[in-house]
Amino acid sequence: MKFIRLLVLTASIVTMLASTTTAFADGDLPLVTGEIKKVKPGKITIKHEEIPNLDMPGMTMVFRIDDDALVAEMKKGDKVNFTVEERDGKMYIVAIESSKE
Ligand SMILES: [Cu+2]
Repeated sequence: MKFIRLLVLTASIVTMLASTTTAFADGDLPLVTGEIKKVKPGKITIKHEEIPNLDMPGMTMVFRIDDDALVAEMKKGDKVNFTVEERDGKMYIVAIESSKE
C-alpha cells in the first residue's frame, strides 16, 4: 500500500510541475531574465538580458502586455523571467513571473 501511495504522490507532483511550466511553453520562446523599472497599464519597462528570439542585446526598454492581471502582480524592482514576441513591430510580453524565491 505504501508503494501505491508513493506512486500517487509522484503523479501529483509531476502534474504540478507540468502546470507551472505551461505559461512558458507557448511557441517555445526563450526565457529572458530582467528587472522591472516601471509598471503602467498595458506597459512594463524592464532592464532585460539578451533576447535570443528577437536578436536583441541587453537594455532597458518598454514592453507591451495584454494581460492586466499579470500587470497587477508586477512592481518596480521585481526580478522577473519572461518571454517576448514581436507583433507588428512591437514587443509584447507573452508570459512573465517573478523570479524571487
Ligand atoms: Cu530591448
